[in-house]
Amino acid sequence: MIIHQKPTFPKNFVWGFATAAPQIEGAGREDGKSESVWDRYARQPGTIHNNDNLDVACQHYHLYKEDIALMRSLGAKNYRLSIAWPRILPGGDGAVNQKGVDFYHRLFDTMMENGITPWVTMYHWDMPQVLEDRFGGWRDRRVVDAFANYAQTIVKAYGDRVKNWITLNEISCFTYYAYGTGVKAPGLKLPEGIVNQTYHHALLSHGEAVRAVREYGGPGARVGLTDNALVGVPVTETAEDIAAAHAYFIEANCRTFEPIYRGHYHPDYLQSAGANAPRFEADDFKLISQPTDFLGMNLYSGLFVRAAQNGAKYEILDFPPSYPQADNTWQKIMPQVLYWGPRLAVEICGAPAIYITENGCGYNDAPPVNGEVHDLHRRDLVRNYLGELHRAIRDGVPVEGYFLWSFMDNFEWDEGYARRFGAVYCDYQTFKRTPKLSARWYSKVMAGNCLL
Ligand code: PNW
Repeated sequence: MIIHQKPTFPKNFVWGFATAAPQIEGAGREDGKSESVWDRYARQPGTIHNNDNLDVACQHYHLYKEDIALMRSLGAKNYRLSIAWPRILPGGDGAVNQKGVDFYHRLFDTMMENGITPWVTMYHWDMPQVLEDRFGGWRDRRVVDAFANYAQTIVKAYGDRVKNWITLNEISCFTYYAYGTGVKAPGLKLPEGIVNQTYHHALLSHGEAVRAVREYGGPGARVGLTDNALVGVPVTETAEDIAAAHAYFIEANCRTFEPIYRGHYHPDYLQSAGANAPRFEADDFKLISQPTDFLGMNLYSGLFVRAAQNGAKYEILDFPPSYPQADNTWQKIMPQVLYWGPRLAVEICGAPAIYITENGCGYNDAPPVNGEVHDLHRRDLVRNYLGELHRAIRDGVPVEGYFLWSFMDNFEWDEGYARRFGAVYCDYQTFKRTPKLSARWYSKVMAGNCLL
């Protein structure tokens, strides 16, 4: 007899969508919001594909009620979003902008009315430009106090309704890629020592955010970091290649995970950084390594690794030109990162629980025809990735939730609006939203708590 066995997820598994304020809100200069480093960066001709900017984005600042209603109609019970620091504190620190604070009050109230639980990222890359101008943003230790003040302000304001806090999104993307390689705002190419220092200040800011949630978050508040860990997938799931994947994970992610989970920098990292190692104070690691409740992982792609023949701990294989990828060329399609990412984070770091805070794909989806967008490529990709996530859970990895990036097409950073990551299509002329086929499919998955 043939039985259709649907891979079922654990009871109370958290399903939702994810976005970030700078990518969807628009209203870039409205109601007292100040300029962010991304606003400034995008205005420099040539930095962003098509010279797009964040001024209008998806108009979510004005259309949030419709967006939350649509989310509800798709059956999402959880929504990961971020708060824009330059809306809350246009001066970076100092006076609170009540109109900015009120926007998120309205947003959270609307979510409550629609039965949608907020998961709030405190920082998704939009540093107030004024702090960049005043002391160099993440380069200067003063940023830590400014961030602590911001974190306390939002936890006090929204802690009655927000119980799930994410401190920072992807530290490397606003430190290493922002001050080192210069491909993200503020777009600087500075020496390694300075970049390492930005990283250290981010870790301290994470610690301040954890402290803010513990002190002011109220009953039931939980907090964790979201990171885009680098994941090596073993070419063959043998003991040797799995050991190689372990070794790669430790080496590739030790700059973040050693301080957070073990309370010190990895000696190998300090040694390789040499004179460029970050300067730190004795008590810094107490702040950085406070226990958290979960680790958020943004997982899209990875690398293939295997046991090395030459005595090295692992060997990374190059992708051949024919290897499948999304339209965003950095995304090699690798569903197994949703198995190995959570598993390695738990085995190596002892992360208490994992949420996939982002997973999805960027394609150049065509506009709707008769109200439909047949993004079978996205539906297939997400289904395959979720199959591997299910396997991780089946093997005992404590994965508690999954957020699809993204709810709707939005400002994809340096790739502008061309690259679409949404389950919902956004028409940037009319701002009409059209759920794609993948959204309809995902809606059924969320409702059934199983792969369909
Ligand atoms: C995430 N990589 O960044 C961000 O958190 C989102 O804001 C963004 O829109 C989304 O992914 C899609 O790009 C990433 O190089 C940055 O593998 C870099 C990588 C992955 C995700």
